[in-house]
Amino acid sequence: MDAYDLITRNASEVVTEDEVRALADDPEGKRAYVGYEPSGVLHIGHMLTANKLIDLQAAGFEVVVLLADVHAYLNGKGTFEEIRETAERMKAQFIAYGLDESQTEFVLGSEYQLDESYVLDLHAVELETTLSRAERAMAEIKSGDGVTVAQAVYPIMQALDIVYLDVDLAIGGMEQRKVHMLARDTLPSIGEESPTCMHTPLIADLGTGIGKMSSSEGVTISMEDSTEDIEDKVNGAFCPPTADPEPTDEGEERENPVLQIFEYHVFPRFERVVVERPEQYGGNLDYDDYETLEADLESGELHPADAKGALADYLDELIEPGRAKIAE
Ligand code: NAL
Repeated sequence: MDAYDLITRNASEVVTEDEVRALADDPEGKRAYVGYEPSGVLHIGHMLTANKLIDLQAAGFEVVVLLADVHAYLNGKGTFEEIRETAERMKAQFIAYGLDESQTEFVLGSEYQLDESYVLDLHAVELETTLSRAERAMAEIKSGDGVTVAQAVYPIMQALDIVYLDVDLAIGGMEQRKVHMLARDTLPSIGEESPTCMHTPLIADLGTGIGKMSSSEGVTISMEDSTEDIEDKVNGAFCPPTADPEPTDEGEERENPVLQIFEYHVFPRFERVVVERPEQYGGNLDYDDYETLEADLESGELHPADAKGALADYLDELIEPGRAKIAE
């Protein structure tokens, strides 16, 4: 796979392709980053952006992980003390998951976001940003009902962080795209460049395939799950024999979360995927790419129950090192 294909594989959106091509031409020493509100336990959404960071490290990028303690505070996630403690636990789980410690810089937001120069630059960006734009940028990120002033400051700080961390490429899930668009439009007004961004897909709710999987409602998968939890959750997942399920009778779009997890979590981390089956049911199936597995599910060659069994085993393998960290 060439550098551009590796850097962009499985991305839902690349802003812009030309800018990422320029980075891919000479990735050595380039810096990419993701920010996370600290939480004590990694869930499958964190793992998805982490997979992208692992791709970027393989392509030669330096990776910065911002443990965004001030942002979590602004989003009502607890006291600073609580948030910092969860940040430490989160860092250990990222390393257990596979981020190369020697190529990853972990930064706490509060290390620089309270400096005078940062605060003055923040106010300069605030002058250039309407409240309604900040509110729209936050709509898919904020917790709880209503919008606080703190939540309007949040995306403006996120934009400014791209400048302060001196990164070439900002990564986030699709729910971060409006913050990144705000950054692209607004940073030039304070004399900074528009940042290059790339967004990873959101996985549908495991049980229904409707809407996005969320850590706050529905079924999610996290590093706290036992092997049995994972088996139960995956066995209960929505998995019709197609990658493109019909909408519900109410017109809600649906995805196949089992296939999405194979595509975005399993194939990027394993060279081959083996679906074990007894000889009487045709014996093992062996895949080296996602597309063949999808085609077999659609044709009926691969039964959803067998696909789920394999998915639970591979997810368990991905989660095991982080689970061991949590147990320490
Ligand atoms: C991501 C978050 C917070 C601050 C950031 C600063 C720079 C780049 C990315 C950042 C967390 C993210 C979330 N908004 O929803 O978890």
